[in-house]
Amino acid sequence: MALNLREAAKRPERFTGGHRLCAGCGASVTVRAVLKALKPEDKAVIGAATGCLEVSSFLYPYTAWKDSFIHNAFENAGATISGVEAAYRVLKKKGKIDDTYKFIAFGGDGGTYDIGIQSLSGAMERGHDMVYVCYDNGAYMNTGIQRSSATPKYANTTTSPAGKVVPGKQQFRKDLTQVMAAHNIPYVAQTAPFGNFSDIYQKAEKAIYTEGPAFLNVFTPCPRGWRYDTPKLMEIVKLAIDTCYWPLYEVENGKWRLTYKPKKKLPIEDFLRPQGRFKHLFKPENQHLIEDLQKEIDRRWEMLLERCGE
Ligand SMILES: Cc1ncc(C[n+]2csc(CCOP(=O)(O)OP(=O)(O)O)c2C)c(N)n1
Repeated sequence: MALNLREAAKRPERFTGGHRLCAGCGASVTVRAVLKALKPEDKAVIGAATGCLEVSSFLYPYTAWKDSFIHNAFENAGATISGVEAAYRVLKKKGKIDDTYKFIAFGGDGGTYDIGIQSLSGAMERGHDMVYVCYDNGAYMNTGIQRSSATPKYANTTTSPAGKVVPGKQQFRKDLTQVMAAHNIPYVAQTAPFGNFSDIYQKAEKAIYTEGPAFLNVFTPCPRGWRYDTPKLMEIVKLAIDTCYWPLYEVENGKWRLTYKPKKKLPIEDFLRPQGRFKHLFKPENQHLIEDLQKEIDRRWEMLLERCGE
């Protein structure tokens, strides 16, 4: 039976409290949820690309990770974890390791969509038995909120500032989940830590226990970069899902499946309004920018529905 919230809650935490991530940060919730999918008897080797998660959870001599953890450079979490997995396979074959290990890489969107994409793509293509998890907070947050290719169009960041002439980032975001699906690996999914509670547990379980490479893209809000009040974390995730800004779906052995369809698709304004990074869009003269965003979100949603046979 697929892992649900009740069963997941009974499992021990593998990512502990006492880390230094911000209050209201989505990254710790994402990591805890993904690691709950590990069977308690299985061990794991985890690596994280440099970013908020890595620097806030692994400050020598402290660690928030109960599993083996590799402090990794920004650009090669995919390569590092794939190398460890290859070594494990050899040692296992030689009878030098009895325990079952699983291999998981975490990276922010900067470390995944942009700087680590070559090592991620290579690791997936070579067919390693590993999971790469992108916690997508839509900018390079650790170094002070610089735009990435995952940043939504018109967001105000320090390298795409909203001013009198240019209203924030000028490009729509890259759709990395679809890029990963084009690798034709056994499992690719897009999920979020809240909204549809069992979604992330079930997808993480499939990703970890499907043989071969798997990729999870997890929507992960950032209160500093997005400028929302910390208690609004859960509300913002739900709005991203219900406006279809962040659809929940999976691609399993080439079969596309929507895992949640909002009963009522909400307008994108609802997702933008609680976030200070979009404040400039609510000036009357910028109404057309919201319409531009809405049009692109509708276009991508329709395409996804078609792919999923809805
Ligand atoms: C090759 C390299 N370039 C730049 C940096 C500086 N750097 C460290 S963390 C970071 C931002 C990470 O952004 P992201 O991957 O989106 O994760 P986040 O901090 O948002 O969680 C940068 C640019 C680095 N460590 N290595």
